[in-house]
Amino acid sequence: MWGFWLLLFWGFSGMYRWGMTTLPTLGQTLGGVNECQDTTTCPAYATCTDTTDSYYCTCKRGFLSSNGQTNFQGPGVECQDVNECLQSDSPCGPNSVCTNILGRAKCSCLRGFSSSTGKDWILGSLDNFLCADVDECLTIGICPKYSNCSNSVGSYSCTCQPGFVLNGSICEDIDECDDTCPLNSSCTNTIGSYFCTCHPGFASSNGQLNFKDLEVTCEDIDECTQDPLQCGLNSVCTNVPGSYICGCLPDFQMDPEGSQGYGNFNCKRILFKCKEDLILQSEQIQQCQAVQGRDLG
Ligand SMILES: [Ca+2]
Ligand SMILES: [Ca+2]
Ligand SMILES: [Ca+2]
Repeated sequence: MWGFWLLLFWGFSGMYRWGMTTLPTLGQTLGGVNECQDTTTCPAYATCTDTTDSYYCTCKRGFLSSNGQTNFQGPGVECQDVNECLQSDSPCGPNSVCTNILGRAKCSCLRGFSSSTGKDWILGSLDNFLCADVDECLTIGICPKYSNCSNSVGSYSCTCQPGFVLNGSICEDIDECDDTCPLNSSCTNTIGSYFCTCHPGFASSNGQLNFKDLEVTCEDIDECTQDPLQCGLNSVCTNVPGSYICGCLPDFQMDPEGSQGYGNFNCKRILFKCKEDLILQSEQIQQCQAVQGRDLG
């Protein structure tokens, strides 16, 4: 029994060895010589295809045979790199640069443009690659402070905001307070702007305390018309540019201890002094006494 199994095993392994060594030879005998087994049959950058009684070479993608034939044989024929970049006006599409490389071509976007991945790509590998304008204004800080960003095809620009001027690469505040505000006013510079304020005693023609309108003027306030009691009772008010002057009516004089109700100005009646050496019975004396009595009473 053991002898049988041994015989069977020997028989199978023998068939296997025979198959391993004999079948290719048998195949070549049936289909001719496989020239493609020799890697030098076809030139570099070519694929070799064995046929029943022969073979042929085909240049790989990105290469063309030197004899112009797609399938060729024989020595002396080479597979030459195709410069895809020369094949049409812009094989990579607009706004791009094409670079020929062995068997392929690389597409790179021009400055200011980007592919969907932001990287270069191999021509023909993906068709949906195109160089599109980069909106640089979406990048925070691309323009200096106090400026506006404007996107354009292939570029962008920064413009200083009103009230600012470009100095080197920054937008600086313009100090407008140089002969900008009207007469009888003061100018206050602010970051990006300024405003005018009329001097005390003057009012702006548009009624605003602070203004920028170049048409606005600062006009004197007529304090005497504005308030008839500006100087108090028994007084005369005189308007002057930027202010007013208080005086007293005839027979009145300024009272330094006057009422606070009219600022620091008050007029009081000038007391008639009766001189003791005057004749008592005269009419003047009588008047004097009457005035004194009225003042005191
Ligand atoms: Ca742009
Ligand atoms: Ca300013
Ligand atoms: Ca005035």
